[in-house]
Amino acid sequence: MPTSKLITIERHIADQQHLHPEASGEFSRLLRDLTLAVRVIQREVRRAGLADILGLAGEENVHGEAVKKLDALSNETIIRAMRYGGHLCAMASEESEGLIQIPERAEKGAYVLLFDPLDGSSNIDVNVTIGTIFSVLHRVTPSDGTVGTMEDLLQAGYRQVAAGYALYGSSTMLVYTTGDGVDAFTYDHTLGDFFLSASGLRMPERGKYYSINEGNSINWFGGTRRFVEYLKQEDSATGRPYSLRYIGTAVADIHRTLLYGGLFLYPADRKSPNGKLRLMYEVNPLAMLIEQAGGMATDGWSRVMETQPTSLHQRVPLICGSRLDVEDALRFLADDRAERDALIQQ
Ligand code: AHM
Ligand code: MG
Repeated sequence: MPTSKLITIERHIADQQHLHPEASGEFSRLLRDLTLAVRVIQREVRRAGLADILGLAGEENVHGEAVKKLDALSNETIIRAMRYGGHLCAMASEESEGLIQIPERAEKGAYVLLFDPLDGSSNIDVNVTIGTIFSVLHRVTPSDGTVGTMEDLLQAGYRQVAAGYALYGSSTMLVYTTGDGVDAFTYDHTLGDFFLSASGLRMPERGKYYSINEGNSINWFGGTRRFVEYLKQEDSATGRPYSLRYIGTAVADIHRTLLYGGLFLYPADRKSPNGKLRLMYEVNPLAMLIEQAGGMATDGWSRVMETQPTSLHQRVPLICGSRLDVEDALRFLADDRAERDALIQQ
């Protein structure tokens, strides 16, 4: 719901901390540092075309300086903003191979951070909305000042203590949850601050949009195919046919789904039996936001945040959105399960 109060993100984080008198402030510091990283990334994204920083890593710009790709730059920005904060014991990023260690001389904290520094890679060079996605978990190994391990990172999504994203669209937004509803902030460039723009965001029970890469339809299983056909049939009770919207940046497609309702699908298919999206960096945080806004997030069969991760970069199908729409999808997609399992076992 839109808010009438003028509240900066800084103030909001402080207010939330006061609601938990037992809190040490470590988690608030983590959120503040992450906000700073997002501000730096949004600045780089906004001036990308001007500063010649787009292009392939390893190239030179017109000034003869080495060009850093925007996704690599975003990755470094988050690591630099977070690693000396004293709140994290380990990190992992879609852009980095394994666990990202907290430097030896830095204080080690009680949390781990997983992130996709710049989601929507195919849209970076064409000025279409991209974003940053993050997931925060409490470490499971003892919080005794030691470095975190893979065990701290590889936790199921329902254990997340916070999740969110920044969206670099017609305005920059920061949307996050700490497990008590979803709050959205909009960036004011002139003041250099995020202002609370919606608090306790709830998504509609049913929407009128579906979002899927129809170019993959040749590889869809029967249930997916029948479901998408169903969405295009006329039915006044459910408001079908639905309209198709597909940006190809998960965080942007999910943002629209959060606000307008409807469905986002990156299902399992013959070519990609585990879908495309990454469980730890994309699916878990986006699923937490969807659920916190009253929607549902599944892999087509069960709650996706129950998936026990086995590796950092693993992929998982995602079917999420408005509750009634996802329930419809699950009825059709049940048929795909056996076909998918047979394919994986081959
Ligand atoms: P990325 O992490 O390389 O950006 O890939 C993930 C993106 C998602 O943002 C988006 O939903 C999906 O890939 C689009 O994939 P496709 O082009 O296959 O439809
Ligand atoms: Mg991504």
